[in-house]
Amino acid sequence: MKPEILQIAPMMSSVEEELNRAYVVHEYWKLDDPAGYLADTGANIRAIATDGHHGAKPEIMDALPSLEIISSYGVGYDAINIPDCKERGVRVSNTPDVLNDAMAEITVGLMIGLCRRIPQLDAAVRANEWGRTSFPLLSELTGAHVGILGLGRIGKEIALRLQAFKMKVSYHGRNKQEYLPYDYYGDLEAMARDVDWLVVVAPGTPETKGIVSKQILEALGPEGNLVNVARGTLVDEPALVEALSNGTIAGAALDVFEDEPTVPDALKSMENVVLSPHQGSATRKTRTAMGDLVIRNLAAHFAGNPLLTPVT
Ligand code: 8YV
Repeated sequence: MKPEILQIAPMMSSVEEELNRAYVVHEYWKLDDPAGYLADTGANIRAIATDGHHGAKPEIMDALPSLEIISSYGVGYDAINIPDCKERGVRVSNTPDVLNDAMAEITVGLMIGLCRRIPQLDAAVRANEWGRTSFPLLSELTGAHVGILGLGRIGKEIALRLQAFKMKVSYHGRNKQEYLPYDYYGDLEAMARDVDWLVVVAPGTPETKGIVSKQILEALGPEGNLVNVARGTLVDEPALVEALSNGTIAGAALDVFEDEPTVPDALKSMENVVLSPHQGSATRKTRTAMGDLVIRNLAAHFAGNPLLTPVT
């Protein structure tokens, strides 16, 4: 008999096909009465397949007494209550590493997009403004100083690429990492004061919530730019909107927001902002590799083998 699993949100069709081949899949996002449905079927469900955005809400966890594993399609697991999973004996897997390159790519893309105003130039050409208006001269990435908040696996890939732009790379994190050619700042505010670009790529945890505060934005200063490809929770969003509108910082490029898919209206009208709808890992190659890990972690679990990429 195929094990029963609860799929929380849609995934790539190739991943869904594979899940449906191996399991009886209950599609949570299609349910009209999720609580009623889970009251009837929840006891048979042994696994959750979810993603970094949807995680596993407490009411779902409570409705699944036989839950053994949560296999998540994403590296960030802030939407899953890990201590609670440990207490319940539920294993959790994520999809690290396979998205490092795609994440580094979008980060560099957002940075160039912001400093060279690529979205605005594109819009101007489409609006037939070329020839009728003059375009301002802009700053460039080359030679600038970047501070990376969270020099993990993705942060290191970003650092490598930014070195190709002859940028000076510094980083802040809980610990200094040995044998790296980058300056370490134990104090985020000191780093923000020194850099031209602050790139946020640390995980969303209770410790990092609001870490990019009004004070950090003030330290970044009127020539400084903020890039966030991690989680919206790391940045004090109202403080960011204010800092962008009153010139406390120069600009921001954002792939993530506090309350996705809601983006503050004020940001949408700002010329010194580039916005992206949480697309960091959204390439066919990367999403295929992520989906593969979701499937292989579930298969490993049901075969009684160690998980490939366990969180717990
Ligand atoms: C995905 C992500 O967009 O890996 C993560 O943590 O945020 C992204 O890769 C997400 O998991 C899909 O919702």
